[in-house]
Amino acid sequence: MISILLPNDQREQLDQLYAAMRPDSLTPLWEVLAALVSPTPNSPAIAHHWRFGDARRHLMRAGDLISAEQAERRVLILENPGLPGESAITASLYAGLQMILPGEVAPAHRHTQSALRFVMEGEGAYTTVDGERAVMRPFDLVLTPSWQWHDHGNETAQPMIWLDGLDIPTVRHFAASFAEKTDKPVQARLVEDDDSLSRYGRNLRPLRGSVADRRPADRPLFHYPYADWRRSLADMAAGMPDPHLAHALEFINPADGGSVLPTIAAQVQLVPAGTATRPRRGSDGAVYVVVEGRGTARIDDREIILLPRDLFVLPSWATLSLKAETDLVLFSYSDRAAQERLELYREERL
Ligand code: 1HN
Repeated sequence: MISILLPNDQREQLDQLYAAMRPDSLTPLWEVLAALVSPTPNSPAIAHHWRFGDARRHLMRAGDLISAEQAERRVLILENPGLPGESAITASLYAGLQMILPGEVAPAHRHTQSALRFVMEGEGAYTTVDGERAVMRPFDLVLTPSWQWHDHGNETAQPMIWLDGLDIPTVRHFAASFAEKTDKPVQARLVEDDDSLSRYGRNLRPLRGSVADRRPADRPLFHYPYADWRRSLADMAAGMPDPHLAHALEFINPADGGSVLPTIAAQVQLVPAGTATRPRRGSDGAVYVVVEGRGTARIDDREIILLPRDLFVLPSWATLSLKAETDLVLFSYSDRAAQERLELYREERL
């Protein structure tokens, strides 16, 4: 709506004009301009919080009712209450909790959507990405870049649950979804398990052009183990915290020092016991997982009590401050990577 009040007869004639142009698929910009180009972000997503135990109970029941093979992926979508039916946790991102039971296989497929997995429970199940298995432990980060074949399997005796983060709404926005399946549900193992982690995970790479250099040059690494990132975070926590972020580390692509995926950035944070971060907001929407500790997240005027393995979503331009009762360790992913590439990203430290 235009904000100025128009004389009645002008309004009436304009409404007649709109009705007359509708069959010609034309519509006036001046009625919608202020909503289209808002002075600050106007996210349809709202802050929301999920207890892992609640989601887990429903996931276990789903495990009784449908197999991973039948479902293709047995996942409960974390649906933002402000985006019902959209399979979205923020305007641009998707989140889901996936469970794979002992002996099950989630068959191989590939798609243009980029994905990350963050392990919530279980140990020893695997994801195979383009012929290489990553064996997953709690709080490991595993990537499935765009168009790489991936299947999951669980040869352990325990259920395995992880958080899936994908750029589904982003890809939908561009109408650029492509996907393929094969008749072979489990990919052949082309190399040793976690081959790329040993080759590229320590600031080394096979000489270019050698037969060992099999991962894509621009995206060689796809497994970021908990043991490694937690040690770096502990070392960093010996120093001075940033007032707004406490101790924060971004996962990077070693090929270029940039984000782990073109659309998604991922990070971990440690807020020391008894401290709080100063309020901060960014134009990215983010999904958080509590890895360890207890505290509270204040999002605008809401307060969320945080317990281990809780999940919450921070919408674009909502103000976050974190308070730690005990050392609070958080994992999060956001669309900052896409926004930076599109020259959209802004943040404000309050
Ligand atoms: C997908 O490929 C996986 O591979 C999980 O585990 C969730 C949600 C939407 C589209 C593709 C997976 C997904 C997905």
